[in-house]
Amino acid sequence: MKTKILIIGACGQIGTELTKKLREIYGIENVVASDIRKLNIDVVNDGIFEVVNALDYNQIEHLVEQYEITDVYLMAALLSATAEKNPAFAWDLNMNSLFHVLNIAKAGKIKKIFWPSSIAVFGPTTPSQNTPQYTVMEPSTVYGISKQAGERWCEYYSHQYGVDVRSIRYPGLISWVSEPGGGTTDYAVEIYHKAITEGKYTSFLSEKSALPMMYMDDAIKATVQIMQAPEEQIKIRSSYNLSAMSFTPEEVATEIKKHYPDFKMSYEPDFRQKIADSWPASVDDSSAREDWNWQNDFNLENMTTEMFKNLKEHKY
Ligand code: AKB
Repeated sequence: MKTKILIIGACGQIGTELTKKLREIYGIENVVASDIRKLNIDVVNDGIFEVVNALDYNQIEHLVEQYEITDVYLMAALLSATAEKNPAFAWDLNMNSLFHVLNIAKAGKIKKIFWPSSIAVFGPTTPSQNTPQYTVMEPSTVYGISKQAGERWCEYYSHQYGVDVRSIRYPGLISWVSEPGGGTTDYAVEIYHKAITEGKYTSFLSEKSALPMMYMDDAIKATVQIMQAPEEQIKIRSSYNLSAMSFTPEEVATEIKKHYPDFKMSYEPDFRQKIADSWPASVDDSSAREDWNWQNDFNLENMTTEMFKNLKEHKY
């Protein structure tokens, strides 16, 4: 059966690049991008695009039937910092959009789901270094609670109803193409832009705040890889830990100084510090490496070189 894809939340940080990659792999005519609004960006202009509200079951079901969709990538969500400001809406969006897609799969209308989880599923009582796949999970943010509950539902629908849902716990993602929206790890993207445009940056996390991070190319590679893996290789139906690097604001500033020796860094931690403090510093992703051969290509050094090369070539 031909793969026909629907991406919900295609205009977001991950969706933008994921849509482009999936169109390259599966063909423009087989990938339907959708989001809550139509923006004047490549995702919208370069292929099929539909306006859809991820909270509207009927709209999603209609698109699935109209385009004979087999695989849904549900990328719409409120991230950690924004969710703290609007807990009720974050819970509604993050949970009910997932239920809609799970129920469409349960009804046999689609074959496969990708749903992103996050390191936010862990909390202050989780071991913070090399966090295991299976460990204490007491998330203290609205976003983390919604992702953890979502993971439980994914596993439940997989075990009870045979739904083929696959998921990754993304770390903070860094890209030169798309900007993040409302996350705690956003500083690690902003810093590269500000290094070029202003030669300085004020971090909203403190200098020693280590978090797991990943270059977007690796995140897209992992997403494609987990979705293409044979069904029996996906042994974890909640969500897989995924890791590439871990760094502090101070460490990324040091790396940036290798390219911009006059770069100045200062620190003014805000409410996001508390969120960062509740998350792991690094995660153990050996299950992803064993089950579906995950391997990262980027570390802090080569990611920094790529970020500056691309930002200077395409943006500034
Ligand atoms: C956020 O900071 O909220 C996200 C995430 C780690 O899931 N980037």
